Amino acid sequence: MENNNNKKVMLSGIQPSGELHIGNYLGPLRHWPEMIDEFDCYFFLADLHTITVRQDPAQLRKRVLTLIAQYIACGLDPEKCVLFIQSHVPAHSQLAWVLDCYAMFGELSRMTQFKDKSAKNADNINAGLFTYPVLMAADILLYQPDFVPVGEDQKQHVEICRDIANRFNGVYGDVFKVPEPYIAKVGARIMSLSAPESKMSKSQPEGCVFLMEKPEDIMRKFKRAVTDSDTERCVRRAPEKPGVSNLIQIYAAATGKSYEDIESEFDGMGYGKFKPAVGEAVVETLRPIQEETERLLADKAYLEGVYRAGAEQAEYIASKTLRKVYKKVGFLPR
Ligand code: ATP
Ligand code: LTN
Repeated sequence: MENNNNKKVMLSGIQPSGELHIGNYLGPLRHWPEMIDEFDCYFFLADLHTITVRQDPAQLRKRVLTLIAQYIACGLDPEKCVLFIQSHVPAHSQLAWVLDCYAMFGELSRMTQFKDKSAKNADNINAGLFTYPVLMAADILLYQPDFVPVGEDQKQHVEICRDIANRFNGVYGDVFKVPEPYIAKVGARIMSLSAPESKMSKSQPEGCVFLMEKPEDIMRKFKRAVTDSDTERCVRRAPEKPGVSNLIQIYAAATGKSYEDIESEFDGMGYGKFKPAVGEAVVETLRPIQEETERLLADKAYLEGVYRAGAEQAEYIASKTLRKVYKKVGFLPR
């Protein structure tokens, strides 16, 4: 799929570092299928990023395949967008090296995710963890996208990508399109059900609802969700009620209802009715995705066909950008 029409280009990726959760889904992923008719879309699995934290090789292979199936089950039709695996397109690593030489130590040191992840992996603060945003900039700039749809936590990485692109363009002319982050309003930051002050994350499984989780486990997690000690137990968004505000956000994202409608729907009902209603809405949202993922996982040949074709299409575009960059910096062509 070459961008020879006037469609804008969109690109995003997810790390196969664990199971997908409803933060990943209700945040960015749910919106991707809405974009595939309007944009030329590239979606990939960022497996190169994942090894910044030690992985079990067999598990990693399995998760990548599951995620490809989940991408498709969530509505990413491989006939309409390019789905690929990052390590299948060598240009990502190749451009990352060039961009490493245009990224500054100081700006990389300020990245929140680097600080968080180094605190969590104190025994393995490797150079990959540090240069991760540069690889992400390469992922993006290779495809010259207009927009990069991500969750709130990745905004800083899209911004550093813009800085690197502008710095490079400042030296060599307009080589890269400078992309915009695209962050959905509802669902941008789904919080943990057990600790609603921190974002829902696979590293805190109790507060995290996974896409493939059984309905009874989902219901249990929602019924136990931490709310607040507010005596009126009123379903209303407020800064001092992070747990309830988060449940309202999840319900809004799962049902498409507005915050105001939800607050009046549950007016005077208390949390006892609200929590299971949110659980049921999530179970119903996930049911078709779970069924389709299982069906696709049983057809490995189809999945292989999808990611092979995706890699070919991605490689075609990526290698064009890489050639241009190599030429600009002065590498003698082979
Ligand atoms: P985790 O913190 O769970 O390890 P991550 O940020 O490493 O998550 P990825 O799977 O790489 O997760 O994220 C994929 C996408 O999901 C990114 O665009 C990210 O911004 C988004 N995302 C992750 N967690 C949330 C959340 N709790 N709410 C909304 N969006 C999220
Ligand atoms: N860093 C992202 C995953 C990611 C990505 C990208 C997202 C890697 N490369 C390029 C958008 C564009 C994450 O951890 N969620």
